[in-house]
Amino acid sequence: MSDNRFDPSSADGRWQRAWDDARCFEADSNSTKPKSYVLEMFPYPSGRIHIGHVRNYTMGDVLARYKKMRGHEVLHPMGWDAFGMPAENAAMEKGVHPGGWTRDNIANMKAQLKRIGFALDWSREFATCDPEYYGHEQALFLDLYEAGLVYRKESEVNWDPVDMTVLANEQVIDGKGWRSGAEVEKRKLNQWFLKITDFAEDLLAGLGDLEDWPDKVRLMQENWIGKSKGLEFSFELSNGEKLPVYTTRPDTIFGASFVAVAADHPVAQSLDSDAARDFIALCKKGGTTAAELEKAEKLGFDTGITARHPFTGADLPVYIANFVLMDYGTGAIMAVPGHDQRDFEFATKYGLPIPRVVATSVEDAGKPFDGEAEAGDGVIVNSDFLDGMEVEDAKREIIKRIEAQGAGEGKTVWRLRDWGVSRQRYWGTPIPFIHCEKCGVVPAPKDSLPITLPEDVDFQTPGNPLLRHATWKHVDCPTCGGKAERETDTLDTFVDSSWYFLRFASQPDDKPFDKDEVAKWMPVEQYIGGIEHAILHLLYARFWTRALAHCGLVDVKEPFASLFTQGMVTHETYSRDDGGRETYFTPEEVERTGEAATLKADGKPVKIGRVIKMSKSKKNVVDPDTIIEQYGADAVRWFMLSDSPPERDLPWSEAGIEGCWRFVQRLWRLFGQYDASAEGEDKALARKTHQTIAAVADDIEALGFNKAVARIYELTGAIEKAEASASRSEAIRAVLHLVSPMMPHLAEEAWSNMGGEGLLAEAAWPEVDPALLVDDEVTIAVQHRGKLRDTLTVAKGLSKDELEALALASEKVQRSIDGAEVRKVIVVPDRLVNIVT
Ligand code: ANZ
Ligand code: ZN
Repeated sequence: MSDNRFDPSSADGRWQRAWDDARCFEADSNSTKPKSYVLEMFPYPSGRIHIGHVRNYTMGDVLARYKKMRGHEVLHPMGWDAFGMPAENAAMEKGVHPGGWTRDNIANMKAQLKRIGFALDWSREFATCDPEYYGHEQALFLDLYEAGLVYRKESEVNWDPVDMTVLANEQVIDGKGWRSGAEVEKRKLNQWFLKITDFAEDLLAGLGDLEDWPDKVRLMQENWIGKSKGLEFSFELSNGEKLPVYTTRPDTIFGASFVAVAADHPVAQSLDSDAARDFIALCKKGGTTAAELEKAEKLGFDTGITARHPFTGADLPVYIANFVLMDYGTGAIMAVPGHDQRDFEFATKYGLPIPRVVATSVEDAGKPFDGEAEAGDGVIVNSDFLDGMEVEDAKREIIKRIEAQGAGEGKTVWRLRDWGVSRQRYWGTPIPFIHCEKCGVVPAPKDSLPITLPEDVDFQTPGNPLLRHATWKHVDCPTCGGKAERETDTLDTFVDSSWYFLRFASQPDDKPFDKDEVAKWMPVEQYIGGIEHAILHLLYARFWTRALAHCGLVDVKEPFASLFTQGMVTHETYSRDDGGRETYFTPEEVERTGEAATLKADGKPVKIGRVIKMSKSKKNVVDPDTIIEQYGADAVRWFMLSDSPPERDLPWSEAGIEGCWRFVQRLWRLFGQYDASAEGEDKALARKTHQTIAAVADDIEALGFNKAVARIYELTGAIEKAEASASRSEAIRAVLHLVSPMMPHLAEEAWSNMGGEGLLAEAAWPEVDPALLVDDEVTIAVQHRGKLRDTLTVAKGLSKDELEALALASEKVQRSIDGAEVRKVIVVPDRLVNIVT
């Protein structure tokens, strides 16, 4: 290694080992220091660390290292969200065991993370596929069962006929399985559910206190929970039955021109005709999410039954409609096509009336619709006794009248459903229950946990290997001792990630976690992850924490005090149209010149696409290993923090990373100039140094990493220009400390060269001298005849007389006065001098 170059290939590994040997980042629960729990969402072990992980973990790492420097005991753990489909897919495609595949991936990714030098407490590492972990999860599941929060119910599921599995709603994309692309069917199955709806009100109310969460995430959760106030009332049907419907817009009741029920509704199911049965079968195809049904073509079937309008007495036709969901409200609606878009499309298709009952003003009562429903506010029109009322008043009026008629009542309805956690999959936590012919469904005894997955499984036949396994499911009933069978469903992997942060905080052998130990760390002070988890993971984790608190197992309700969702790393794409199919190329395969790009292999042009999230499928990726090998961990870390605000996307650029690499070397040279014996004071530089220390601290605490980086650049420039002095040496040392959370290897190496004591990773954040934070010079404005004539830079706190004398001594001021008699001088200390002639 030459003396004036920093060589990461030797330094990075050396310091990583030094930190490991000194166990610098192992968190001590018994420490008396204030505690900080910094957590990034743990990764799925897909095989390679993605550049998005690098950005995410670098942010958390800077915060964790910084907090440690500020004297906190920091818990910054890492583990693996290791169950899930890709391992089974690999097993099917490559004939490997999901467990072996997962373990190999974990080993690779851990080595990658180590090369980036993250300050992680590896002593707490675990994977959710460790039997210890999922055994404790089984115990917690039984606790929730005891508390009445777990139940089984036959329910309709999205069934992927190719993967032979139930899909969560979000795994159904445009009516097709997210992985197989197969048309999703609906099936009824006995499923395990967690009663998240018991906590709907509390989960919603709790959002109000999460001030350090992004507003958009809170709003997404609020919408997902979906509390709506409305009216449930019954229509009298022509067949003599009653049909309850739910509406959030009772004010529009005079605009109802038909009634619609879900395909699974008893009214639909009881129809005795082939046409009806065919239509119901048709509705079973396609996705089940509200969002999908909104997009899909509206289809209906006229049942021939009519419903009597409670105020007009009109007979409204009753349809089966594909956009009505069975499990929301009552599974039946009064349809108001003028003011609901789905109803509008339906009425247009089937030639049903579209009356207007809401308008911008009473005069607009006859205004036609402009091709779509008007869902907004206004005044009520064409509605008998409601005419002229505001929407909210009309809602109250209708609820009052319906209640008086005894036909229904005001009601609150939630969009949030109970959480179906059953998966017909091998690679997950076995659900700890046993089915006995005599005793029914019996919980597995706690002392039989963990119920481990069998190793010898076959993935060549589709379906659930646990169901097919020759012996695994056969057990004795814990109650009667007779022959019984294990539950072969495994838990949704979102369960695994709903409590992992508690296990990081405390890891006893004999139970999932220790309550008091958990209390020392929780809640997580700063949680960092992708916006894609804004709803499900975060809501499930909030629910589990509440459910465990309800069982008396933890004292906290909200697991994550502060949440940050980072932006993505992006890059342009390169591709060619290969006879209708786009073939993509990696940035490494392409030569980029000015506006154009060519393929290195054949020198011919390739198309430059938009700058989008790096993804394997578009090949617009850079591999963390490659760039770390090329530039070292610190340049990569610095790049991740530099150019964009952390919540925004970060476009990867070769020029950008090269700039970071040059800055690493520039700092290296600067650190080499540190001279402990230099003398003399440079007040301006000292002031800049201390102001920067304070500002960088504020920036890091606010996760404004790019701002911190900009300030460090600025201070570095100032030091480079300054003459040798004690202040300059102090400034160099300060920069070394400021960059150490961001470029820990470079900083550690320079620290040791300077003869710094111990490891810099253990050092304290530099102290700020408050006296140096305030500028002790001020700029005084000097006015004459209402105009600014001169500005004076003077020491702060000069007396009125001194300021007056200085102002009058100014040449510019004298020119302006031009010999006139000075009648009065008004002085505002530290601000202004006004001369009156
Ligand atoms: C009449 C009406 C008039 C409606 C109008 C809306 C607008 P949110 O607000 O999302 O909770 N609805 C009720 N149950 C349904 C079901 N099972 N499947 C599909 N749609 C259903 O939605 C409540 C509204 O969605 C209800 O209010 C109902 O349509 C419809 F100008 O009733 B409304
Ligand atoms: Zn039994």
